[in-house]
Amino acid sequence: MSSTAPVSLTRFLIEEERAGHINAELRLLIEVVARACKTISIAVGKGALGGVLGDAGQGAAQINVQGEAQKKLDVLSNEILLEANAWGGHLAGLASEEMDHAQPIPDVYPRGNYLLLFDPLDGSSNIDVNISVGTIFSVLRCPEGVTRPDDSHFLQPGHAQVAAGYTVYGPSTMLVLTVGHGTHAFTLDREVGSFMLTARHLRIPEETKEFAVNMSNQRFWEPPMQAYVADLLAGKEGPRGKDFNMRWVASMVADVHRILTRGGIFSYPLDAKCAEKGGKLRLMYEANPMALLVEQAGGAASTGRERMLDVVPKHLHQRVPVFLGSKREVETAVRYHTEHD
Ligand code: AHM
Ligand code: MG
Repeated sequence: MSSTAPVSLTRFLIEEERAGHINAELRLLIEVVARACKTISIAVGKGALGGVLGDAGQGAAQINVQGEAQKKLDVLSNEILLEANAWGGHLAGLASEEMDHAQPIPDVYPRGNYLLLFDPLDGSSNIDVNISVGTIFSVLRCPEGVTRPDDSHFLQPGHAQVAAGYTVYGPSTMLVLTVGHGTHAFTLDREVGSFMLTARHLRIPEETKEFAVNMSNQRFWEPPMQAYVADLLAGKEGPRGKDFNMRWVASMVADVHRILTRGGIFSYPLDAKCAEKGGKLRLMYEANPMALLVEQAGGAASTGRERMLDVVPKHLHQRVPVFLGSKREVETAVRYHTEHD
C-alpha cells in the first residue's frame, strides 16, 4: 500500500502503539470514546427530526450538579459515553460534567487501569440553535492499587493526563486528539463511518490578531483583564500596535478548534458573577484537556496566573479562569495579570 493512503484513526493508534507512545489498553479506550462520539454525532445531526432538542425532564427542567438546566442531548450524550465505556475493560472509573460524583466501573465488568473524564456535550446553549457543539475528554491513570476509584483519585494535575481530545460536531464532525506526542485532527468520513487523519501535528501560530471572549461580561472582569482587553480594542494606535478581530461562538470546542486551526487567544476570565465558584469553565474536563491539546500544538494555557496543567485540583467540578491559544498572546495576557498582582 502506498504511504499516501488515507490513515484511519485505528491505523494511527496502532502506529502510536508501535512507536511506544501508548499501550493496547489506551488504544482501545480511545477507540471506544471515538465510537461513542460517532453515535453522539448522529444524534446531534438529526436535530429536530430525532426529537432530541430542548430541555430534559418533563415540566420543570432537570438540573445537573453544576446548577444548570440539562438539555435532552446533554443527558443522551452522557448515557452514550457511559454505556460505551462501562464494559470495555480499559477503565477503572468515569467522571462527567453531568454527574455529581465519579463512578467506579460496575463489579460485573472487568476493570482497567485508566480514569476517563468528559464533558459529554459542551456548548449546551448552542444545541437548539444548530451551532457547533462538542464532546471533550481527558484520560488519567488510576492510582496503583485502587480498584474502586472515587472523586479523590481523579484529582490529578493536567500534566498527568495520558490522552485528551474533543470531537466537534460542526459542518463536519472532527476528532482532535493528543496522546502527548503532538495534536492531530481526524475528520469523520460519514460514508465509511471512520475518523480519517486530516491534519498531523497541528501548530498554533505564536502571534495572533484574533481574540475570543464574552464581551458582555466586561464590566464584571477584574482590573487586569479590563486593561488587557482595552489595549486589544485600542488597535493600531494603542500600546499593542495592531488591530485585533474578535470571534465568540460560545461553544468552547468550536472556539478552541478555530484557534488550533489558525491561532488566536480564547479566554473565560474570572468575573464578579463567577468569582465565588472560581471561574466559569471546569478544570478537569474542559480546561485541562484543552490545555494539553493546545500545549502539544505549540500554544500555551494558563489561569492568568499559573500554567493550567500545573493546577492541583481540589475537587472534581472545580472551575478556573482560562486563557489559551497563541503562545505570545497568552504570555501577554498573563503579564497583565501578574504585573497587577
Ligand atoms: P456548558 O458546558 O454548560 O456548555 O458551558 C460551557 C460553555 C463553553 O463551551 C463556552 O465557552 C461557554 O460556556 C460560553 O459561555 P457564555 O454563555 O458565557 O458565552
Ligand atoms: Mg462544558
